[in-house]
Amino acid sequence: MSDTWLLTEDRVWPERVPWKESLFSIANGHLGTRGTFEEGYGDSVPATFMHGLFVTPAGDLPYLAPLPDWTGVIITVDGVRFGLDERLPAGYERTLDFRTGVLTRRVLWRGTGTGLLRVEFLRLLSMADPGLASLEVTVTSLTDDVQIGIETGLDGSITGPFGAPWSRVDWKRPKQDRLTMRAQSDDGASVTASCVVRGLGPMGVIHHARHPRLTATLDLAPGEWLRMVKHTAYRRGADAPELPDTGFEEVAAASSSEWSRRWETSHIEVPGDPFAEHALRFAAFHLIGGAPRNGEGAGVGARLLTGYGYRHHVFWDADIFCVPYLTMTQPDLARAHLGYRHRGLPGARRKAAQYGRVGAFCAWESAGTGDEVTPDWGETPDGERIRIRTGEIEEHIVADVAWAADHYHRWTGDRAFLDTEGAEMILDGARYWQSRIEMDPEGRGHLRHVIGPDEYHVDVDDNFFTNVMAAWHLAAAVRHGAGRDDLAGRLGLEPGWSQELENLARSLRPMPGPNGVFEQHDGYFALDQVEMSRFEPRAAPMHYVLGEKVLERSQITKQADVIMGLVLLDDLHDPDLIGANLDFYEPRTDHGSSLSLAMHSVAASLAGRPEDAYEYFRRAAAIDLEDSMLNSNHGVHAATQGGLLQAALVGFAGLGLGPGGPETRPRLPEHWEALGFSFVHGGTRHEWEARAGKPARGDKAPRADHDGGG
Ligand code: IFM
Repeated sequence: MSDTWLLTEDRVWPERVPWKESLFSIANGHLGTRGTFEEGYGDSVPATFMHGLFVTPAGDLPYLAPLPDWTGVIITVDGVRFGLDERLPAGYERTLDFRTGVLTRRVLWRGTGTGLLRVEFLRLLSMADPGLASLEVTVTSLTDDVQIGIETGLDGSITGPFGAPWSRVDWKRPKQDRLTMRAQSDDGASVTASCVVRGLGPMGVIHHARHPRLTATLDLAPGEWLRMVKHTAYRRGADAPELPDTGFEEVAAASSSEWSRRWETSHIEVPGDPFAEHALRFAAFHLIGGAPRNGEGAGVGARLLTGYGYRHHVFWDADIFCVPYLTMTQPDLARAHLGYRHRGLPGARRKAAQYGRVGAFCAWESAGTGDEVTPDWGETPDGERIRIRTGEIEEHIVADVAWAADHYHRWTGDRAFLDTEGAEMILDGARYWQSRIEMDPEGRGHLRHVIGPDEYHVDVDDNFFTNVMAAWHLAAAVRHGAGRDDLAGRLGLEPGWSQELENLARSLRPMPGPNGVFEQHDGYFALDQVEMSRFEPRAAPMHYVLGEKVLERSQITKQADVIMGLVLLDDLHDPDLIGANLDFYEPRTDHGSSLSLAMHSVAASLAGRPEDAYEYFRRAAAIDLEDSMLNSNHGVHAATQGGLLQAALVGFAGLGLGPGGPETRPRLPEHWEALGFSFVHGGTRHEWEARAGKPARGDKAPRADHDGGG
């Protein structure tokens, strides 16, 4: 691996194109664009998304709409269309630079009967100006006199897997070099895009109703080149956005300096392990760009802004996998997500009421509001229709959101957040648990009929993860509610509430079973033990191999469940306890979800098993970088990336909060010399280096001032 700041490729593999489009996506906290080829390609899936711009087709669920496309450029050479699907390039390289967010593609190409050309594309989404997308295309003739035709504009006819979002498209050409397009959906969502194209001289226009293009023809002699610069700006609603007067370089410079600022607090280096260093920088790049920089009705989507996967709905992936890393390095982005959760409270209250309960029952999947948008039905890989009950009973989401809020507050000390939003979120969720827990005559609390993280077992009683997280949540509500009786009263908690919540928390706490192993849910130990190694060589998840019915009766677990609880709750951080549970659950865990491996890595580190932790880390990194689950074409997995970064910081470095502030307990894999990283605590940036067996050393004083939102 040469440069760990770069994602590169030097070939076009036709079957890998849609997957690579996800990896080569760029984003700036507001917009995200998949890494599709400007000229188009076979079954490529072009899309630019804007955080919060959901469209809901009649009778369907909301999805994040693809904006009128800015990336398309049709190039002809002596009338022959430039493209890589019909004719393989004579040379090719693509590079995404994590430091600057610039995506570069250089192609050597000769069309049938044409001369040889070099075509170079540079694109970015500006970190300095969030609505702005810029593209530079340079075409150089290398051998012959050629005539180059160029067409580029705004494509409002764009469709995705959920249809064409824009039922009404109006455009105009306010100036010779500009187009403005307003697109509206049937449900009233709208966006306006403007673009300016420079460098081509006088241009004509192709009057396509939904895909107008500016067009020019230029002659090039051998050695001559043309350079087109296109800026596109987007704004939600009907007002046309401003366009810059500058060239590509100036936009790139301003954007790069914002990226540098972001990297100041997300610095990560692993001397001696370029693979790990690259995987971690890739992860941080996608999380920083893909997390919304302000609310805008958007949280961190399960596939960030890199694809259509899960319609950009927000799951616990955001709160438990992404927010912890963002809190420690980019606190303003964590805060933005929590603001989204807070604005979702009315929806969460509606959901609780629908089930005859009170407080906030957060949506398992949410989109623009906090209302539940989990589909009721799905399809197995065989095309069989199955009921999806996660929206009804995967209730640990309530505690996950509270856990993220508490984690954010502990790291940042952001008192204003707690006063205005955090305490309300935590207390209202606790009120939900209060109305949900069933007490038995022996005084034990139960959460019956739930789905835990292990979604292979639906409708179980007393799932370990759900119970320990609910117990933690109730105790946290008592802590954060102290001195806030007014708020508690407003939320409907009655006098004596804190004692009651404390008792409920105590009533839920599970005891470890034989050998310190916690039972995943009531009756789990009695289920069939299935030796998964019998099904090797296995490439598909176990629900595909054996079917849902068989899985339900077996101990096969989809993803970290008990292990997740042990990772998240500090008072369960006993290496022997975690080790015993890893030994028991690992042979029963399918890792059939992208959320599983990275958390096992953290757990293995906490258990003092760095080599196992590294192996989990390596496999988790392969989920997107090698498409090992064969579904990264739908987008990069946010939870995997957040999980990998936690595996490094929380797992290998052992970064946590002690009584005196941040501290580390490094457990590095043997081949790592050190792990260098920066983070923010209480608004101050730190840069530390962890070495095996020694607490991390670093600049206890900030190297650069950073407003960490504390
Ligand atoms: O949130 C996850 C869930 O835990 C497993 N299925 C996929 C969801 C979205 O990533």
